[in-house]
Amino acid sequence: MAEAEMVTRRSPLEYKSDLKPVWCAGCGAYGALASLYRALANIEVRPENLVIVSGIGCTSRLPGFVKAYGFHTVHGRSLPIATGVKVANPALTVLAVGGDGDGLAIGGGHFPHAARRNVDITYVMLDNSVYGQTKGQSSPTSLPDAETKTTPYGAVESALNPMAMALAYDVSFIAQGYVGNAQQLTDIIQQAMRHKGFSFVHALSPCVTFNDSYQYLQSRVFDIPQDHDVHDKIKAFQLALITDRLPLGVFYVDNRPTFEEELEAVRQKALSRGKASIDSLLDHFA
Ligand SMILES: Cc1ncc(C[n+]2csc(CCOP(=O)(O)OP(=O)(O)O)c2C)c(N)n1
Ligand code: SF4
Repeated sequence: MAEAEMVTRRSPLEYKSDLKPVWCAGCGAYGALASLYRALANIEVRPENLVIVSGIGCTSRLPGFVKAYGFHTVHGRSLPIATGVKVANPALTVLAVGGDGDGLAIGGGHFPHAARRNVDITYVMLDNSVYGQTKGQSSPTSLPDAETKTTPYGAVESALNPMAMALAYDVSFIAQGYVGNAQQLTDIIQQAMRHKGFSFVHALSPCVTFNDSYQYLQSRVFDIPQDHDVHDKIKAFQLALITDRLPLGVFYVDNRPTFEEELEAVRQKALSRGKASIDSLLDHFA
């Protein structure tokens, strides 16, 4: 039977694993997980074809709560491992998830390289602007003056701007969602997963225990105007540089070949040149 005929309509409940989330009551990660379940059901991805890779942190626990293959890796290393999974088996649907500390502090060096490779994976960053799991230290997106465990008199560093960084790194799909707007976040994750190439979803997600930002976010989010041209990078930068409010929706889309496609082209080129013997390869290093 053809693949398409075997697909049945799926329910978000099908993606719930037997493991119950251990997040604090009210944590934004619950909203992100609910949106992810719905997005997975809507695009009808088969659990056996899905791999979710995370680093370390509260939000990085997410793969355990989804019925799929999961890889809870090392702090900051979700992107290289997700890249390896996708390149090893391009037929898989691969997601990477984690926090702002995981992705922008210890793992910050991997973000530009995943972007320039344009691997066909979706990266959902749950940004709560704090280190939740280690009990409330400041993070790369903590706002100036933020009072945290490590900045009891207020942070003095400026905050990173993940949307502007993603644009500068030339990520090929860039969107911002908010866990308080479940429908929109579901739609954004779906679009990101359908995009062929590296997709970045910046999900604003409060940590109720160490940085309860619900009111702050709720009073600042707004939908990107419908006439926004997602292929216009300058306009996308203008959205990213708005500091007093938080635009929600798809900022930027660029359709270009993926890493897997480029690798296959290189493989074909190598094959067309005929067999290389081990000896001739070793001669290069003689
Ligand atoms: C190599 C390494 N360094 C530091 C830690 C300690 N650590 C665990 S989670 C974390 C940061 C968590 O913050 P974030 O990634 O934003 O995730 P959240 O818990 O807020 O979801 C840190 C520093 C670690 N586990 N491994
Ligand atoms: S500490 Fe914060 S991020 Fe971690 S589970 Fe609790 S509310 Fe969520």
